[in-house]
Amino acid sequence: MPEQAPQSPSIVVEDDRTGTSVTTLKQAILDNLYYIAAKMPENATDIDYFTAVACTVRDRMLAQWMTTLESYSREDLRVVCYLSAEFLMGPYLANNILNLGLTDSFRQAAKELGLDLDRIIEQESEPGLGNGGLGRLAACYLDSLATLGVRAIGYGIRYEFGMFHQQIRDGWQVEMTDYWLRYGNPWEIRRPQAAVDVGFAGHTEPYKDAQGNDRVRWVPRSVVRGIPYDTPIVGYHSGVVNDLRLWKSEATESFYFERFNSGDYQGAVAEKVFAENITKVLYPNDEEIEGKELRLQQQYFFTSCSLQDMVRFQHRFGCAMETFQSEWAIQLNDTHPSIGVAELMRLLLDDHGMGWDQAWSITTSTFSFTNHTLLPEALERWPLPLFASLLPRHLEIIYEINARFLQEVRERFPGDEARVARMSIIDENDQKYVRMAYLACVGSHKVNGVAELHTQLIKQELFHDFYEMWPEKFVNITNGVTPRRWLAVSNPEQSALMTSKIGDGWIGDLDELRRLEVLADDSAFRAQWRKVQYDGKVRLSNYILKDTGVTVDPASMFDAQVKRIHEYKRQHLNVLHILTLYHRLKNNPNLDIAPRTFLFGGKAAPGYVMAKLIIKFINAVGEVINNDPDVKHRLKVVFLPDYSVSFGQRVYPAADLSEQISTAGKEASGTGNMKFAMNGALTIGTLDGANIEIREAVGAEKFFLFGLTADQVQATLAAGYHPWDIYHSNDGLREVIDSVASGQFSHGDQELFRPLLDSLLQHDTYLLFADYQSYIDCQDQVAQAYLDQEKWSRASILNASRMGKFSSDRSITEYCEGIWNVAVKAGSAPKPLP
Ligand code: F58
Repeated sequence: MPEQAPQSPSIVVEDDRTGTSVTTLKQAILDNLYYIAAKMPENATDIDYFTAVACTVRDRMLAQWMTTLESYSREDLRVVCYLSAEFLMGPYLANNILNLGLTDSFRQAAKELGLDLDRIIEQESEPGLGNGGLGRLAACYLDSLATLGVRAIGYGIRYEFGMFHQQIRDGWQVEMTDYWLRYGNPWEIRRPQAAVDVGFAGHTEPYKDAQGNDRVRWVPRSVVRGIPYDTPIVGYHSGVVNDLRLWKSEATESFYFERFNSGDYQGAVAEKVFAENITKVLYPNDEEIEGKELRLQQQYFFTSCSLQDMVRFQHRFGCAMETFQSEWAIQLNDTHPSIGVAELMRLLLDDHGMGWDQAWSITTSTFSFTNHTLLPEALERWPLPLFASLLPRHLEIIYEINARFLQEVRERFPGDEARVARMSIIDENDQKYVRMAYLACVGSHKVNGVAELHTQLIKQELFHDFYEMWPEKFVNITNGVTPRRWLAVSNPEQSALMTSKIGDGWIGDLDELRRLEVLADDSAFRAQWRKVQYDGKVRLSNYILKDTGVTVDPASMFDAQVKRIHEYKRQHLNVLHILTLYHRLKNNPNLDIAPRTFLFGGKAAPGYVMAKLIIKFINAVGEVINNDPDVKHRLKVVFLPDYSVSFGQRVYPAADLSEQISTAGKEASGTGNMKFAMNGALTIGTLDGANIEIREAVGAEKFFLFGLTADQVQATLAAGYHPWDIYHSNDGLREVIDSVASGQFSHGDQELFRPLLDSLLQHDTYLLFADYQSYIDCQDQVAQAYLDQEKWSRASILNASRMGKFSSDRSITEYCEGIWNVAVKAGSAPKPLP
């Protein structure tokens, strides 16, 4: 419907569905409210307005989206496929508006309609389709791929229930289901016409084809349908809209009806339940996932759907399968999609009749693999019987891959059978397993770690034998995060201040922030910077009061640790520091101590008993300290429930101090460390993951360093580590531990925290005691440094301005150049550091 009849030739009439003037946006929002949400303004709820605004934004993305989709076929470009079992996208609305360059217009349109855009933005329930860093990294990378103009598809699973919601009851974590689709999802398009079928279980049969060649046919017992749901991913001012294609599992009609018609009602229903279960729920696992059949089903399901989709595109492009590797670059985000190596081989061998050598060459040129962890419990392996029953044909193919690979190992290292056993994709010690990390490594042309130290450790330890065999295969690509979401959207005040000084070029090229460095010496700018930070703290304080009932003082130092709860991340070391300060205050109530607010947030895997006890520990300590009159509100401890992307967007801008205190060698990279630093927090941390590179970037004197190095950690453990001795020799530590053991933080209950204390005193696998004194001394330096606010602000400005390296645009450029061999759009690649 045209907005208005043209009055004079100079007036441009915009299409209601695509125009971007304020007048047109207003009309479009009202139209969508009427035609999509079926509501009049008088009775529309906030959610209705969210739907109307989101559809208005989506309409403005469609033209670019379809052009991008079409360009797959027209332009001779290699398409990057990012395969990930998790995409932790966070809410889309604000980000999409920003990337389209329509923030001011939408704000104005909302205002003129009497609406509050921020309130509308807050209505969006975020798709929590990931556990933590790995899933969020995939989301940041999609943003950068579209921004850099790289044709890319994110392939994953459309979980019906995402990451559980966390409530805190009596200090304990309680999990609630996350039905994020409750109010619908305006961003996605269901595309049943692009459905594919995926087989499971059954048996294989040898046969001879028409030419008399020996071939194998897989006869699956069950077939499940994969329906794609597409979400547009708009780049920042790039004109490119890529696709996030998530697969939902459904029963195939034919299978269902065949059973039904033959009277096997129970079988038909069971089949339907089997199919629909696959994409029902995200595994909230940080711990042992071994043997979870449904998880293997999920992995194979989405990987097979995605590969079949690429094959279909390949045919539609009119390209032969022989050139598959020139059209597609597939990144395996950890081992979860690594079954793809065997699946692509199966498609090429069985469906397309290709010979082994050619199929293998295509497969290894197509795949590359990112490792995200060295923790042994997180390395996936599947028990052979389970694997054989679910994917019999894939197991045969893996056996063949392994046989040929081990032959290569024997030729390269004659007589070294121990090495052959170590490197085998099939683990033959005791019970047999398929080692998925090895399959991914053998089937990829590049393997990367996610920070310098992590990559070094991969080469030395996890993949040492593979590194000796193929040193050129291993590369580092340090993680990065998108400055669009983590600065421009989440911290508009700091963004506006930065933009007022250096323009907004930093949003698309984070290295531009370097130009702020000179302002660190400008006292007026420092005062503005402090004001922005303080306002962020006021906003978070109000939220904390509303959410938890705890009053916190925005003038106190905000000391934050938000991330998954895990023993290696050492939230409990942070608590030992809090208790140390508390004891100092109890021993000397008039002690002059810098007021601090300790903020925690993060979920524990539901089955991870120790992590859940750590949450209880934090809350128990908070309960005592927050209510002790001797403390006089100088210390506050707050556990913020239900950590999520939108939660992070509130916390990062408000922190003064970022806690990155993992045992050195355990955190592959970390990405929260980058988000905090960009937002002006200083870091206290160990030499672990990307902390090392952050410290190099900001300058050692602006990073509070403590603790053992990764080498020292290994040496300490190898020498026979006795935490008990440290407990006995350190008075401060002993006082803290004894007070917990006495029941001081558990209403006299001496048993509650015993498992935690026993684990520290007897094993202390993550070396809290070894790092305790160093951490306390370092925290004392932090407290001292905070007293000099001018100096602190200067360091804070320099931290933020030196974060260019940690933009995901830099990471993606490195993937494009070093792994995928695709071009980033001219002019949009980040420039080298000045
Ligand atoms: C994280 N891994 C790393 N895994 O721990 C972190 O250091 C790194 O910065 C980040 O990846 C991105 O590279 C991680 O988040 C998971 O969430 C797994 C999901 C599947 C189940 C096991 C945990």
